[in-house]
Amino acid sequence: QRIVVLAGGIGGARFLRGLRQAAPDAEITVIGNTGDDIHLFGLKVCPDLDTVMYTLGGGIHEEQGWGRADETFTVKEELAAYGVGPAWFGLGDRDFATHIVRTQMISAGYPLSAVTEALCQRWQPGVRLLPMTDDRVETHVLVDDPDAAADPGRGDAGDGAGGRRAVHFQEYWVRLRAAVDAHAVVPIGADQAKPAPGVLEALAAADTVLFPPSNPVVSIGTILAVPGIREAIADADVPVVGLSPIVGGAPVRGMADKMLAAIGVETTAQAVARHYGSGLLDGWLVDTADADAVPDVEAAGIRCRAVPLMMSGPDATALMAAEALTLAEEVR
Ligand code: GDP
Ligand code: FO1
Ligand code: CA
Repeated sequence: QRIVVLAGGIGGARFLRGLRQAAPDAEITVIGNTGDDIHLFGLKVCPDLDTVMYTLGGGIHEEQGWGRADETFTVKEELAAYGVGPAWFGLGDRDFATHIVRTQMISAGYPLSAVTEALCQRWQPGVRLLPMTDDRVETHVLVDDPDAAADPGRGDAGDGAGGRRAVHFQEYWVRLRAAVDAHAVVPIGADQAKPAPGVLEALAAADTVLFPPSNPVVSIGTILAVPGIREAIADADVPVVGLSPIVGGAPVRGMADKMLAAIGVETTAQAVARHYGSGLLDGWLVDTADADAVPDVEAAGIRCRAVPLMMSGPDATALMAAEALTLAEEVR
């Protein structure tokens, strides 16, 4: 069968490894988030595409979840010696090579989708990995300007509201560690972006669409913000099943609660399902810890089951993927 998965980074990538194990004969197409992409040192970095590619290709730093295994940081140290930053983003030597190849191909005129395919020639992820778009999209986060108080002349209307500043998603996530409240999350450029070649075709040919436990705002939300993708999923007459990234009222890892708060969605498994809505989702898996949420999700018109949703290892993750496919058959 043909399965299409909308994926962010770590959560999406780990789930995909389980899905490949649970459905070895399936043809899996991954639509990857590129809103996390950032240009640094003249290079284009695509964290979520790379996390999927390295995880499925066997090159990931397992414990960290992103970046390469056996990584060294000589280039980063040399850049720092020149006083060239940002110092807060850790690009390793092995990872740098990926960004150099990608940037070189883009400069030569290849679209990101073709570049991603070329990079995957090496990693053989066992899935077809497509960026959501070839166009530039960058997620920015609106935060209180920490400098506004120190410099009242700047960015503050004098009404006590305080200044606000948009920062790149990576600056919010990595430098600020999401420690300040996000007032808004804006996928800049998404409204003008076109789905990458193959994206709408894959959705039209899909037998099943899955939302892995990825960030509902900055990963899946950003992919859905590319005009045409949400519509293609909603209109496809096939089961759409999601797995909750929220367990016991908190993200399993990372700071998705801050992103959900920014869009006014509670950090619960049922609130995330209702946020996607029955127009998009046919089925939703919550963790056994959230069994209480099942009636609420079903009341929203989405079939719901409580199963173990912790990706503690390959077998547990494969079982989650199998449960998602079983639920897809139930709603088909
Ligand atoms: P990112 O781009 O690296 O942030 O990764 P994703 O967007 O793909 O996924 C991040 C989300 O996955 C977070 O909100 C986590 O709560 C969720 N997550 C991570 N590990 C697990 C897990 O083992 N089980 C579940 N249910 N969710 C998880
Ligand atoms: N995450 C961090 O917390 N700190 C880093 O220094 C960092 C560097 C980095 C480099 C390449 C890459 O592909 C990912 C990297 N990440 C880093 C992960 C990344 O910022 C986030 O996990 C995702 O973008 C969040 O979705
Ligand atoms: Ca991400």
